[in-house]
Amino acid sequence: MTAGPRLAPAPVPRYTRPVRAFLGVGTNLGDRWAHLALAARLLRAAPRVALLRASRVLDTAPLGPPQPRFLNAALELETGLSPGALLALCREIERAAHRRPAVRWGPRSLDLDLLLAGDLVVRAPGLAVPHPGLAARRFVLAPLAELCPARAVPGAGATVAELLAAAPPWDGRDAGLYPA
Ligand code: A4P
Ligand code: MG
Repeated sequence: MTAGPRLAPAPVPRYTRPVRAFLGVGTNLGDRWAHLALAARLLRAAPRVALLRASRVLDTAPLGPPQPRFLNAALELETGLSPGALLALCREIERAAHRRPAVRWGPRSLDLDLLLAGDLVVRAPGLAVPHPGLAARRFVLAPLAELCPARAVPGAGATVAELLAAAPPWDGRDAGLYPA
């Protein structure tokens, strides 16, 4: 019996037509301002990514176990990377900031979450877009609302500004401009 042609596994798409994507940035270990700057620098250097805008930086009380306060911000990109490839880039940038695997919701030198990617809704192992924590977290929604208040959040039936208005209260204050 002759073996039939072997089917290659379906390739994971790396590129899509360019979409507007938004990242959440969080840091509460080490030189937090340097980690924010590093994230922007490495995104600017990445192929198929244009960093368009950054929100202001917020100083926020930690959600989760007791730990130092966070700096949080949001970044707006135009990218031809698929959501999976963009998340892989985020992980690479986190490693560049010496992020070590840590406890869930624990302290981290740099956390980059993919919040929104165009109108895409993805629910796959290891990749959920829009980010599942989006609607409940003011430290994510407040910087995002600065960039795109009227944007509809796919699957939520609400805009970013509407989700922010409905989110639980929090302890957060303006900390200044996103570092260049
Ligand atoms: N993953 C799936 N979809 C995504 C996505 N859209 N963006 C997977 C990012 N990651 C996504 O992520 C855990 C896994 O989620 C990854 O393997 C990835 O494949 P992680 O960042 O390594 O783990 P984590 O951050 O410890 O868990 P989690 O649930 O993502 O926590 P969050 O949501 O990142 O929250 N308090 C304040 N004030 N500010 C903060 O920024 N952040 C956290 C962490 C806790 N408390 C905070 C803050
Ligand atoms: Mg995360």
